[in-house]
Amino acid sequence: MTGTGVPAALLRDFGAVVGTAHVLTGDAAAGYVTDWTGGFTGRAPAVLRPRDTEQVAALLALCAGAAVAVVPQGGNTGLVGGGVPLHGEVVLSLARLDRLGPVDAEAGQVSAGAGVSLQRVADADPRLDLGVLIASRHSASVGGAVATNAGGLRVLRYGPMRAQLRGIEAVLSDGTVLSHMAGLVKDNTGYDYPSLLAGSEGTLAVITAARLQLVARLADPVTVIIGVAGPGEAHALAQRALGGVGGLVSAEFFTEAGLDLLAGHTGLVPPLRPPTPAYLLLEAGGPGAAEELAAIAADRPAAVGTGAAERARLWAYRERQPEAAGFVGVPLKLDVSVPAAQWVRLASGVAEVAREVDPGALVITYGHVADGNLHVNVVPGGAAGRPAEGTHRIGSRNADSMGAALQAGGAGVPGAAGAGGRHEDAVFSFVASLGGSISAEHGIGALKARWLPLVRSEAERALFARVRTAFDPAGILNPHVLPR
Ligand code: 2HG
Ligand code: ZN
Repeated sequence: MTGTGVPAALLRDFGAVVGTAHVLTGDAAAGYVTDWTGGFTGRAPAVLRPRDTEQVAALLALCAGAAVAVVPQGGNTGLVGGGVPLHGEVVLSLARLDRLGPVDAEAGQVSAGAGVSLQRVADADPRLDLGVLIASRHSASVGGAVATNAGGLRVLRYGPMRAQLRGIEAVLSDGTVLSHMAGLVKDNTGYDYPSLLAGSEGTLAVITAARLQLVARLADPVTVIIGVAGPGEAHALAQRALGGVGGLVSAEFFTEAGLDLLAGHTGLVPPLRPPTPAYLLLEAGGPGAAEELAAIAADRPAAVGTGAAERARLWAYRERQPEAAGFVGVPLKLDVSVPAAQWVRLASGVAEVAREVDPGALVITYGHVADGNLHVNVVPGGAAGRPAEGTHRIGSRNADSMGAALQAGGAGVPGAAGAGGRHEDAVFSFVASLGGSISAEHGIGALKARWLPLVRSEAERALFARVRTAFDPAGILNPHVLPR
């Protein structure tokens, strides 16, 4: 054994596969053991940086042989602690698998290594685009986005990452390489395992490449922010837009409370004067988009953007919402969804539900109104929610609060320090009572594992465990995420 927790001989074997420069330990591993929000910090005996599928396979075979647990990591932009070594696992970084193939113009497809950023895929061809658009697109990578089935700002039109998948290359924990990358649109030749790997959060296999369907780039996009009275009006207008705006790609919601925090701390000038209690951002492209959007806004206050700069300005009001609660304290980031008919109840009632268990809590809501998804950012009212001095990051939970949370919750639930997860209990129970999901697009990770039984039956969880054993009999892949 070394001081790092894996045998020295194994570290040497890792080095023989990837080169010693790509076996990081100690300080060199620091950037890989904390997530980008700063909310989850673990420790890794080593960070391995393979450059191709063959090296991934060799490393996994070594880990399986030595029964060493592995956390696969992409761009490290996750929000639920699923990609960091919270239990001392080895980190397998896919960042160097960054080969982007030529765009197949006839099929409108491209093959991308796990480490290619979503932005690079989106930029691959001027006439085409990646259907999935998320705020972290410059860092988030293909492997991680598929593994978490990332959703984002255009799901109503193009679906989440799973819907873009036309093939996959992945490595099982014993080193077996699976490859099905022909990109066939019609292909009924057995189980659709690429689809199963989408959203598997690194528990079934390590994704090394994906064949992605691209979409036509939006022609003449128009963005509009409409001032509304609250969630009810936002939802009604979004429903109308779904029916009446042919080229609609986005329908996003945020509130005056979130906007006020952003305006107060960043100098962002609000889009409408006077302000309104809530806002609906719609984006559409193609002929007639501007007129159709204007018809939805009707005589309500609205700001319209057409050129790239003006649209980016309007999008910032929505895309920067995840920062808002972080200016007050350390936010819990809850990502939930409900059936369309329950969304207004969720969006109107969730703050009250959280404040019933914590009257001093700050609750900021925003999200994707047309697909039933709401982001609930909660800053607890107690000491756990006080901002760190000078901290202006969205997640300023640090190693100390993580440690406190581990002691309080015992399940690695940051932000639950001193609260025992009462905010999650309240919000997730409310969501379950509405027939919803405790994770719409961010995954279960470490943050939500203990609440999975609220929304998944014993029979379902038992099936998950059997699927998992079939893929990873050694039990080394992300062992603390999802049930085994
Ligand atoms: C978004 O829609 C992201 O902005 C992040 O999914 C949500 O930080 C969050 O809670
Ligand atoms: Zn989102």
